[in-house]
Amino acid sequence: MPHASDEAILVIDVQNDFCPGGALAVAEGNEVVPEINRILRDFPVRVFTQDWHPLGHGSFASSHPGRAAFETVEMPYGSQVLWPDHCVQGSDGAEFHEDLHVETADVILRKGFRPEIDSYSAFFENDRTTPTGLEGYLRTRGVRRVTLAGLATDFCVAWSALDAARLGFEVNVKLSACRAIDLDGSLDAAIRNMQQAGVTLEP
Ligand code: VGL
Ligand code: ZN
Repeated sequence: MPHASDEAILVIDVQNDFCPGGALAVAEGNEVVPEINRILRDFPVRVFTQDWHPLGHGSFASSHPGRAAFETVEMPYGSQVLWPDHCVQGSDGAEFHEDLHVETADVILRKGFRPEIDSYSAFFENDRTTPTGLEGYLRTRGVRRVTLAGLATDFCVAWSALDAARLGFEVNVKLSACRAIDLDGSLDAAIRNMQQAGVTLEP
């Protein structure tokens, strides 16, 4: 069923590196693709995000001698999980999953391109203040409500959902079209935080 003209879908980071076989594979990450494709065209505004890191990015464990992936370090902007090298600009891993209907995108927003700061959220970098510009894009297109889908539920999807709620959008997360990394209880925490923020969690 088509949604109202003030509704957008935000498709978060459905890229090869987050799918099985990728550098930061999310279990069953590929399974979000048919779910997303099925609902995409119901939304009048369609935004896709693409995690897009330069080589040697500050979120990569390889940039921190003596540290390993999935450890946490303190950065000037707060704590940061260290990840395996992933979604390197121009690499196959940074490409969208080949079955995802990217041709339906109105806009593709790249994030995480600054070497020294990560950007989980589609709205703000991890300092929670540097904007990506997405808020302005959505507002000038008259968007009031956003539905989020993609990878990973507990990182980029949750951070985007929480920022959208903080900015005053009505927020819905389509859980069947998301999969999680689930690092040390991060999925439970993300679900709790989203519920507290008034985000609707749709099965
Ligand atoms: C993501 C970790 C690092 C995500 C991106 O898309 O959830 N997670 N970069
Ligand atoms: Zn990343």
